[in-house]
Amino acid sequence: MKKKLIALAAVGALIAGLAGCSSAPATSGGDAPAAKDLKDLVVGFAQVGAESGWRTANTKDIQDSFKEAGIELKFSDAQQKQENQIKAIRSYIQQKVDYIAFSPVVETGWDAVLNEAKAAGIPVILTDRAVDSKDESLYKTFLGSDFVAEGKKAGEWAKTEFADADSVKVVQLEGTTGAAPAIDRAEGFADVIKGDKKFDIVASQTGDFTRAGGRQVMEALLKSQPHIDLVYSHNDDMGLGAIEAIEAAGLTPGKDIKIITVDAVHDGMQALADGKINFIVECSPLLGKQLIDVIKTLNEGGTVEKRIVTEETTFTQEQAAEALPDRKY
Ligand code: GYE
Repeated sequence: MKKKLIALAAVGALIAGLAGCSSAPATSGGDAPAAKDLKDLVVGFAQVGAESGWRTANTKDIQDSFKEAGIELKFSDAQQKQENQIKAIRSYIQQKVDYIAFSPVVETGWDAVLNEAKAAGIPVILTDRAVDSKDESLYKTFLGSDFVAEGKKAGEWAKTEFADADSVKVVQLEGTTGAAPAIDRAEGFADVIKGDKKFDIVASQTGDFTRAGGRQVMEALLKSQPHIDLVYSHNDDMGLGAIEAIEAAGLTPGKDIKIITVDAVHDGMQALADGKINFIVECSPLLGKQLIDVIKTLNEGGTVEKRIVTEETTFTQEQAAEALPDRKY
């Protein structure tokens, strides 16, 4: 009997694990707070900014999901500055919101403000980007992509594409310095190519995840580098900026210089279908529904997995042309 119960519990945990959430009996002990009506919940969301097509799609998806769920959302845009995000979180604490969700601009420097939220009894949910903190009790869950895996997919494509080449000069356009996706996408890519001596990352600079940043960095690199085979850009927008710089220099993006980007937002997919980008690793900005699910589960006294990973794919030029008509963002 006992064995059966354990087995059943294991199956239950497995199913709950798959969904990322599980409803615990909120009544046990009688001290769990009763679930609030969804219309009475208030959630504060501190967004990074509006730096990219990905971010715009992410913001829209979050706002739409809250509207659909009938939960009040207080939204702020930090314009890519950590100090603004900290201010926004402090103001949500002061306003005594029920939950705080945020996408940290950079990984470090969050312990103080997250401890303030904890002391106020306000659960924090990380969406999209991780924090680098030893204290995992400072947040309920981290919901988003596996950026190291994304970097690895980019590296694997490069290895196959350049299988017959003797030497591959790579320039890397990094995302915001200190941001989880910039750190992890660089790490995953480096990990895959490091065993292959012909790959040489001749330059690696931040374009801050923006189109203007990507263009500027690429303009400078085209002048300082005698030869570039491959651009590895940490997002579509910087890759699109790089395309402008490459064309302005009289070269053909996608042919003279191959380009890999990450995200797969509409403009990136269009450039891929047009042959100007060669490969895109998908990173989904559609995190709103999962965020609502987490909030509903916590509201009912349930528990959530500490890490909820978004599923994503990759696109070749042919696959982009096929996927474009049905793409939502
Ligand atoms: O790839 C980039 C955006 O954090 C995953 O941020 C996100 C990244 C995304 O600016 O376009």
